[in-house]
Amino acid sequence: MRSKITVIGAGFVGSTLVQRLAERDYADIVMFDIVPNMPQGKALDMLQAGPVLGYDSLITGTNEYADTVNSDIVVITSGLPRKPGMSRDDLVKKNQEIIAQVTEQVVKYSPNCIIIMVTNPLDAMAQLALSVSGFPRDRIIGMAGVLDTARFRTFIAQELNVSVRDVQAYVLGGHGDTMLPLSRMCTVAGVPIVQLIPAERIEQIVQRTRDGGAEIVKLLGTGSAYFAPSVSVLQMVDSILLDKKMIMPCTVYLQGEYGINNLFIGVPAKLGAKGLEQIIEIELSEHERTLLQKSADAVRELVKVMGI
Ligand code: TXD
Repeated sequence: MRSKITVIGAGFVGSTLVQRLAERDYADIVMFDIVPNMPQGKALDMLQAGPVLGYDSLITGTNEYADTVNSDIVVITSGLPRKPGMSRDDLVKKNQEIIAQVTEQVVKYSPNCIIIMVTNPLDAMAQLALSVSGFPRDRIIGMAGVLDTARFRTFIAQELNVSVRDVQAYVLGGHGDTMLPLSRMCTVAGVPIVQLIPAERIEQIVQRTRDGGAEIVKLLGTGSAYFAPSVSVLQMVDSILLDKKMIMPCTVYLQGEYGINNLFIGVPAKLGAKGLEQIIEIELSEHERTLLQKSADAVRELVKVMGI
């Protein structure tokens, strides 16, 4: 039997992700949206790309949750994207209503699925999904760190004129202005960037990474980034569906790790067939620990706004 993946929200991130998943050819895919006929139209279009690219993935567009039944993985991208000048945090109330209702339906039809949350404000929406679903923490994972790290790696590679493949990095913390690109641990072919780039230049790159989403929002004028976000989700799905046990920064529910309790925040995690299989605790400096705590405080404030 082929695996089944559902993507909730057939907007920019959702539909781009479905196209990438179809190209993987390892699962059948259901794409759900509340807009009548739109997911059906996009699904049919993608299905007709199959003969050209040679994939057999069945892609179904739907407005009915019943079609999502028994999904192995459900990716939630439904909600409103940021408008120029709007912070991720402004989105919280608007998207809380949508995510609570979506999670309820997802869980009703796929009680054993692994949920990957994408909707912003990401950390808060993952926390909401955990609370609504009653799932164990290993089956709710948020996507932010892979994207933020990809942005950091892009800027470092550009700075040093090297292949992005040679740049290893971690961005921890919440998916917001307080995220923590760990420059101390960023390396190029094994060499720490602190030996390659002056400190004040690294600080500028760190700041550009923090503003990476907003930079694109401003350029687009309407909507937010979706090419890099969708492939970031794809990497997480790959690791889970193929049980690759890759370690990547993910937004997961901490219960004491990094001195943080009962809160979703970005840290390195191992993803495999069971979902979140291990949280990797790297030793942080005093300063990094303080910044991570600050980021956790910002997420906690948002969770408080939701009243859960
Ligand atoms: O790093 C990250 N986690 C992110 C998060 C990176 C990029 C985008 N990020 C967030 O994902 C963004 O701030 C939004 O909250 C979501 C989706 O972004 P996208 O760019 O795909 O937004 P769109 O194109 O507006 O798509 C949203 C779709 C749209 O088709 C709506 O009709 C649908 O969501 N929608 C719903 N679907 C199902 N059910 C309900 N209730 C619903 N409400 C809206």
